[in-house]
Amino acid sequence: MTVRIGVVGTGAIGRDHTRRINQVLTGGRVTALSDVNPDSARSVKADVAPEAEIFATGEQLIESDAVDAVMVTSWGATHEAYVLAAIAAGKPCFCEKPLATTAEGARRIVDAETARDKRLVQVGFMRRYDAGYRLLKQAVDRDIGPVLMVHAAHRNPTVPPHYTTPMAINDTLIHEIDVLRWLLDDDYVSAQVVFPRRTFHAPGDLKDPQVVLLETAKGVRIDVEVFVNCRYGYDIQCQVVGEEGIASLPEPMSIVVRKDARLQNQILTDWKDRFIDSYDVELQDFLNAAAQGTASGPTSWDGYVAAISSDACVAAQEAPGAIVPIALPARPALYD
Ligand code: NAI
Ligand code: ISE
Repeated sequence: MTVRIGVVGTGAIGRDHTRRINQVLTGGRVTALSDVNPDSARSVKADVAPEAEIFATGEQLIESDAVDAVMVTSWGATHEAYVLAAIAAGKPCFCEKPLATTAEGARRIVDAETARDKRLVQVGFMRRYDAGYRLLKQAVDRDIGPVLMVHAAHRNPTVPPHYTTPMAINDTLIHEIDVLRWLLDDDYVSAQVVFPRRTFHAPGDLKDPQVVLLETAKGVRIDVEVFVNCRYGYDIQCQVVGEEGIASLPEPMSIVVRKDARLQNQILTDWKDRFIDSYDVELQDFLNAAAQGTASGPTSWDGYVAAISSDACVAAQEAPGAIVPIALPARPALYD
């Protein structure tokens, strides 16, 4: 069966996911596109989805009989309405992070999905599909004993002018919020944010870098440096300290060059390249599950927990140094 995919939001990642569905993966075809900027949808159609029909609105696309499953890759604040429409239509839905921009919005999605008692939503937390993180999880589960601490860093070379201080949490740190829960099989109980000296390269009034301190239910202490104008590259670091040893996320594969009295490795600069294989694996998982009329991978519950944790981190930004508690409601059986 070829799953007919409708894509809502055809910007950077919508275009790239459309390319991978049509040119790299098996079992799916992008047959419908929609964007508030119709030129964007037309350009994606011309470049990577020649047979796709362009719909005036995301809602019309979701309701169309020519669409079996939906991919939501529009701006974060628009995700909730489209995901709810896909659930109402009974169609599997891949939603890029964040699932919703508020915890209340994510809860509405959890409630709609549990009311149908069927998984329909996969959230785009692609790091769970990354070969490096999967190896790291094996080491955490088997080799280093109980985890005591995690030291992580999320560095972007630059960010666009509209990027704000809370986005360091709900747009950037949200990847660590999800992947570290998965890595440690744990949940957060508190968050604290401290601001080091501000980089000269931060635009406007953006506070950059930031250090986020998280504590988990098992007592693990996590520090994450979020530094989104680091200049030198796109760099994701994660070191897990256990009772019996330390495990670190592998560096991306890179040619080692000896030249001009230097030993050099390339550092990537674009998130699209850093996780290119993970996006392929995550979307193949989506297509395979969608062919069965369901969803796999990171759940609406994961998206909801990420939103609750992210809200606590933003509250912690607003009261630097304060420790903000994180409390989670009971998890519905659908997500066991
Ligand atoms: P972008 O700005 O390049 O593209 C977003 C597109 O959505 C634009 O073409 C815009 O016109 C369209 N759009 C906005 N509102 C809409 C609406 N109501 N209906 C239909 N289309 C609408 O942004 P980008 O970088 O592609 O990000 C999109 C989403 O993907 C964001 O939620 C972002 O957080 C997520 N993302 C995830 C990444 C990951 O590593 N998993 C990486 C980059 C983005
Ligand atoms: C972007 O939206 C992403 O998801 C990238 O993975 C992240 O590194 C970047 O900070 C975000 O803005």
